[in-house]
Amino acid sequence: MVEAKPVLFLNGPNLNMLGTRQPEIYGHATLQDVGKAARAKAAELGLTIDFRQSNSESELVGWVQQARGSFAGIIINPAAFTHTSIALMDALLIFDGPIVELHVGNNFRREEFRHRSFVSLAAKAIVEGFGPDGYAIAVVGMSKLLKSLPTALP
Ligand code: DHK
Repeated sequence: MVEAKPVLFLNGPNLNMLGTRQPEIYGHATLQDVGKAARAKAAELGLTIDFRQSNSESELVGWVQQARGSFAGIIINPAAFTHTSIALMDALLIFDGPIVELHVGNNFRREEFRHRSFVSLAAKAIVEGFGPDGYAIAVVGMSKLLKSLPTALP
């Protein structure tokens, strides 16, 4: 099955610095590398993805608001906004398809303030702790969620 609508793949603040920032936690792959891996996995699975990054909460909220009706699902690594942004959570709650929350590291092995996620209240599933591989894994998870929707065409 080829999904007609694309999947929106969002990345929050400082993820443009992947490959440079704390490689012991986030690995050596750049955002371009993980975007390429996500797109390749999506193509294998008959999905297309629109891959974006912003350091701005306002821009991310705007993109999520506009996604309703135009995207089949949202994969989001909200980065630090995971732990702070009720605005992003509220926007995600408006979206009408499945949401996969993604984190490169395992937040539960890190500082306590990273243990709380507002985004999880809107997410159907979470991919966390697989390092840069999580980007392709999240696409596999999204594909499964989309196939299990009652409206999915054969
Ligand atoms: C990325 C960040 O930038 C942090 O603020 C989060 C997340 C964790 C990640 O693991 O991808 O706490």
